[in-house]
Amino acid sequence: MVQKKVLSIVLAGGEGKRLMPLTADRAKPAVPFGGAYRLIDFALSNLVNSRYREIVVLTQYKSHSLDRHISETWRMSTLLNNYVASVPAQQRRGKDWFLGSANAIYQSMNLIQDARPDIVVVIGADHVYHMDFQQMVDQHIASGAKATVAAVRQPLQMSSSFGVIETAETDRQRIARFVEKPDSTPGLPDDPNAFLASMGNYVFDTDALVEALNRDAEDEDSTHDMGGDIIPWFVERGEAGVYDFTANEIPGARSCQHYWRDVGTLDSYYDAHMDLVQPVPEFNLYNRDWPLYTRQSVSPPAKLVRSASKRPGTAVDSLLAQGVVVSGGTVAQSVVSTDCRILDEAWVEQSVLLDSVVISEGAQVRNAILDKNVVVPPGVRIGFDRAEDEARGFTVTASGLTVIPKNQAVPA
Ligand code: ADQ
Repeated sequence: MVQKKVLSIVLAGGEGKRLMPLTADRAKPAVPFGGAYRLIDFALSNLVNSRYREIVVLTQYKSHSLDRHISETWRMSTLLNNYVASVPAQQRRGKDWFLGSANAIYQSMNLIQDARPDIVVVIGADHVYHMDFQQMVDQHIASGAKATVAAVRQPLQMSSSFGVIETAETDRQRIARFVEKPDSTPGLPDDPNAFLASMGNYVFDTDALVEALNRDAEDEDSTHDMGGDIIPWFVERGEAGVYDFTANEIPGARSCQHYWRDVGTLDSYYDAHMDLVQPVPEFNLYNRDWPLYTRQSVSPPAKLVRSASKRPGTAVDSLLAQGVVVSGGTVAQSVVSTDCRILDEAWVEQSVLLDSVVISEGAQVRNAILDKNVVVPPGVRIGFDRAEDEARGFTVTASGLTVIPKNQAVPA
């Protein structure tokens, strides 16, 4: 097969409202994940591991920490056309900032014209999964579709969060109907409790994508959204294919290779972390054939030590990042990010601590997400009393998860 030239576009401008307060001053793809990563590292690692090395990241909303992360972590050689370029919202065509995700690509069409690819891969930046995009591109080329959408099964009650795909009865690789985020949808013939959800990852023939974007830009009724407008346009023309994510095979993967998590809400973000701390994790961070790249920390290895009062620092079923010190405290079923401190007789259970959090002597934290630099004073309890946590100004989700924003002072 003749090698096609592929340009990858990562949509990284989403606001991530449902992840507030974690997205109060960072874009959703820059939200830390798994103790040492940022969400965008999953999308970019998948592309690089798929051997796609011409990558454009479209940013917009509060993109400072995202831009810094991309330039510090993902700068590749511009020789040999290896690059990850972060492109801020441009006002090249009209004076609007990016409207929807399709408008973001339309505004940056010059990048497609410059790179002259045969194929454009467009993916989101806020999911946790492993995927070899070459396999999807191969199917796209072999099928003759102009647009291919990656799909994964989701429970019926989630239909309002996803694009819903119905395949043609005569050809299961062709999309007969696509509806963006309907309130309800019928189940699949072989699985009445599930529907086929778009993963927000697409492969296009370049010419077809350019034509679709140009038409969309002129359509005053359009919301300029990939899922809401562009994909339905290809479906109406009978030119859209579907790629089944469960057919994807990751080199070196033993189990759980079809794990895919949308971490768009605080609860799903938290649940995905709890998946990581299982003794046999549902999502494998340890596959050396499919490494996850991120910024290298300069902090020393994690350390568990006795405190001055001789209590041992302990951790079980947990991830501890570099620079963490557990001194006489206890950590269980938690993800503890870079440079956190868990001090004497402190206790952390089923929680996610982002960078540089301090749990002071005798403090107790459970069922919580603590953003960067939060200091819990001695003896304070977090995650025990909903009314008390709300009165302190913390977010408490309907499911009872307490979230403390970045830098917030916790009253003693
Ligand atoms: P959503 O994720 O709700 O649904 P959207 O908010 O457009 O759709 O976000 C898609 C991606 O584009 C995200 O990575 C986001 O960060 C980014 N993005 C959004 N607006 C952008 C802009 N103006 N500039 C740059 N990037 C932008 C989509 C699909 C659904 C599908 C789900 C899967 O529309 O059909 O089911 O993803 O999660």
